Amino acid sequence: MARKSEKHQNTAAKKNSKLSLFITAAIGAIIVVTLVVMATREDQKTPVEKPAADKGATMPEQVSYEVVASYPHDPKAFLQGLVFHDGGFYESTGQFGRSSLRRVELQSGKVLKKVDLADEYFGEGLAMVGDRLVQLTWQTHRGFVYERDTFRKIGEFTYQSEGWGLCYDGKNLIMSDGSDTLTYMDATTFEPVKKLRVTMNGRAMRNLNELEFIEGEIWANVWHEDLILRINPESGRVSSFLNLRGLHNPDVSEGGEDVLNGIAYDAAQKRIFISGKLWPKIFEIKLK
Ligand SMILES: [Ca+2]
Repeated sequence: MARKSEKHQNTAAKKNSKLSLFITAAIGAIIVVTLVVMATREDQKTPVEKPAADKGATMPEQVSYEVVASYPHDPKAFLQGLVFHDGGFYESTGQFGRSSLRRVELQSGKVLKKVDLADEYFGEGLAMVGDRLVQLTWQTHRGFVYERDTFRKIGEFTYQSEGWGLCYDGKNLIMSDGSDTLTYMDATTFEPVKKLRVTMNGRAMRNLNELEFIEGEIWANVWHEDLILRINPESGRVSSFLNLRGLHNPDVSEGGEDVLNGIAYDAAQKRIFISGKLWPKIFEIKLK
């Protein structure tokens, strides 16, 4: 009886395993098609010359992941920029009158230090450059530079575009502005150095938002999508992507703005952290 029951369970498990493989494959296929349609639509809206470098573009693959841990996050924090360093996060939050720069403890989510931005600024991307933190604002064309350990403001700079996401590749700052093009900026003078157009299978990918530089790749989440793109910094091509659907269920009371928008990397322990605007948790994920 026990054996029969085991066999039954094994058969059921195999069926479940086959079924889940089929579902995973089906979801993957749907996502690829959706992405192509999205990219095509965006491309039609903004006709752009197809760069010669894209002739060899191939369809990127979906990378699967598992959640290995989760940590509390202030559900009132409209997360716009996330950086990991030395056992905790630096976080930039947005919204007028609620924007801030924070130091957050990993395990507890406790806000250890916070400076508020003036009411006219809507905080955006954040990056760490040595012992400095650099924070963007949305439509005010102004960035702020802080001493990392004290949060003392030590500089300001301006830029032409909107400010969305920000990361640092060890040499330059990389900024997104909601378009399909990333701007490299000198990390000291904040002067633009070069532009990188992001394409997937030859098509422009717009609404790039929060950024993180991870092991030689630019990771970008796409505004209002459950997507993280892994971008080759030389070609701008999306090499693969993660589908984060289901990690957080949108809250209608937040008007659906509680979207995926946080990527941070602990280079020392090779840990990847993911979160979003007003999310109650930060997830640690591992690629499979
Ligand atoms: Ca980041």
